[in-house]
Amino acid sequence: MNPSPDRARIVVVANRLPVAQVAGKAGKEWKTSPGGLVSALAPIVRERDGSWVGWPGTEGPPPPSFVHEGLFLCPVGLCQEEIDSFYQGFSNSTLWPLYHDAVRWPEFHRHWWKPYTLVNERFARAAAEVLQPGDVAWVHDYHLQLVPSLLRTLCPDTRIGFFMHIPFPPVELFAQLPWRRSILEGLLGADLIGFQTKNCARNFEIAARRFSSARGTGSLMDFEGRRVRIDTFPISIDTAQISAQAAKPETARLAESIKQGLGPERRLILGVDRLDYTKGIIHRLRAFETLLERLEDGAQTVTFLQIAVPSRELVPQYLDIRTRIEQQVGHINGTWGTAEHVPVRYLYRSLPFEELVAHYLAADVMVVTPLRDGMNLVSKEYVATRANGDGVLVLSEFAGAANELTEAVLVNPHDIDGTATAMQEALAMPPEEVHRRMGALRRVVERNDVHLWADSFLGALFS
Ligand code: ADQ
Repeated sequence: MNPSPDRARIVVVANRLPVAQVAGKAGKEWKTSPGGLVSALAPIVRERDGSWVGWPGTEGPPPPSFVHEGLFLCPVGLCQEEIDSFYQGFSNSTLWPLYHDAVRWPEFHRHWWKPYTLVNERFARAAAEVLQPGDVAWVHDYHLQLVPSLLRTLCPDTRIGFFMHIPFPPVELFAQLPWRRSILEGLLGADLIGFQTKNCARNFEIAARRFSSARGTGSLMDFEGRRVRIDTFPISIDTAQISAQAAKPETARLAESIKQGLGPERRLILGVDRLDYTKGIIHRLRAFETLLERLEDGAQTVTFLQIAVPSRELVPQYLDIRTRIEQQVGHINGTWGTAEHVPVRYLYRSLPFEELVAHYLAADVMVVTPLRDGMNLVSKEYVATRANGDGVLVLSEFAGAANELTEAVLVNPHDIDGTATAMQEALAMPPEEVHRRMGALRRVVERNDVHLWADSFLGALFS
C-alpha cells in the first residue's frame, strides 16, 4: 500500500538539476538555481528525504550522486552529440516550436528521435535506481515525455505524476509530429498528467483518443487497463518571497534610482523575458513604436525598458531573434531618440533577484505579450511586487496566466495597433481603476502560490 501524500518520498525527474556549477573560491562549486520551481519543490523533496534526478547542464560523464543543502541529487550525463540532438534538436527545435502553436517552423529530423528515446531511457533508469517501494515519481516537462511509460515498466508499482510546463498544442498541430503515438503512450504511462490550462488538458485528451488506444472523456482515461487522470494545475510563484523582497527599503531605493536614471517625470514601460521567439518581443517593440507615433511628446515622456535573459544561444532561431530585436531597438532609437532621450533601453542579461524585483517596482506599466506561453511567471511576479496597488499589467491572451489574471489589460499580441492602444490606456488609466484591477490581480497571486500548486498536484496524485 502507498503511504499518505504527506509521507511518501518524492523523486523529482526533470531535465535540469536544481543546481548549477559556478566558479567559487575553491574552484568550481554547486549553487542552487534561482526560480519558483526549485524553491517550491526543493523543500518538499528535502523534508521527505527524496531525490532529484537531472542533467547538471554541462557536457560529459555525470559526477556521482551528491547531497547539496540537504537535497540528494542524481546527475544524468549528456555527451555533446546528445546536447545537439536531444536538447537543442528534438526538445528545442522540434517540440518547443510545435507546442507553441508553430510560431516558428518545427524541424522534424529522424536522426533526432533516437537520441530523444535514449536520453529518456537514461533518465528513467537513473530514477528507477533511486526509487524505493512506496515512493512517488514526479516527472517534468517536454524533454522527458517518454519517461512515465519507461518508468512504469521498470517500477510497475510506483505512483507516477507528469507535469507539462509548456502548452500542449491543438490536435491539428500535434498530428504533424511523426512520433505522436510514442509521445502520447509515453505520457500515458503516468497516473496523473497535469497541464497549465484546461485548453491544454483538452488538447491532450483529444490527441490521446485519436492517436493512441486511450479511451474516456473528461479527466479520466483508460489506457492499457489502468486509469490515467488528466487535470489542470496552473503553476504560480513564491508570492511571499517576492512580496517580502519588494517590501525591503533597499528595494524601494533601488527602484527609485532606476526611475531617476530615466529622467524626471518619465513613465516606465517594462518587458522582462527569457529571450525567446515565443515571447513576442518584436511585436511588442513595434507596438511601442506605434505608441510613440501617436503620442505628441512620447519620446520625451515614456521609456520602454526590455530586459532579456540569454537563452538557448546555440539554436539558430534564437540567434536570429536576438539580431532582429537589436536591429529593431536601434531603428526605434535612431528614429525617435534625441541626444537627451533614449526611448528604448535594452539589457541582454540575467539580473540578480534583488535587481529584478526593483525593476518590477519601478515600472508603471508591465507588458507581457507572448505569442504563446504555458503560464508566464513574470506577469505574476510583477503583481506580487505591487503592494501599493498601483501599476498596470498588459497581458497577452495567449499566456496561460490570462485565464487567472483576468483583470489585466488583455491584448492580442499580433494586433500591433491594439497592443499600442492597450499601452496608451495603461499609461492614462485613472488611479481608481488601476487600484481596482491591481487589487483583483493581487488576490489571485496571493491565493494561488507555487506551494499550493505543488500541494494540489501531489494531493491529486494520491487521490
Ligand atoms: P519560461 O519560458 O522561462 O518558463 P516564465 O514563466 O516567464 O517563462 O519564467 C521566466 C523566469 O525567468 C521568471 O521567474 C523570471 O523572473 C525569470 N527571468 C526573466 N527575465 C529575467 C532576467 N532578466 N533576469 C533574471 N531572471 C529573469 C517555462 C514556460 C512558462 C511557465 C514556466 C513555469 O515557458 O510558460 O510559466 O516554465 O512552468
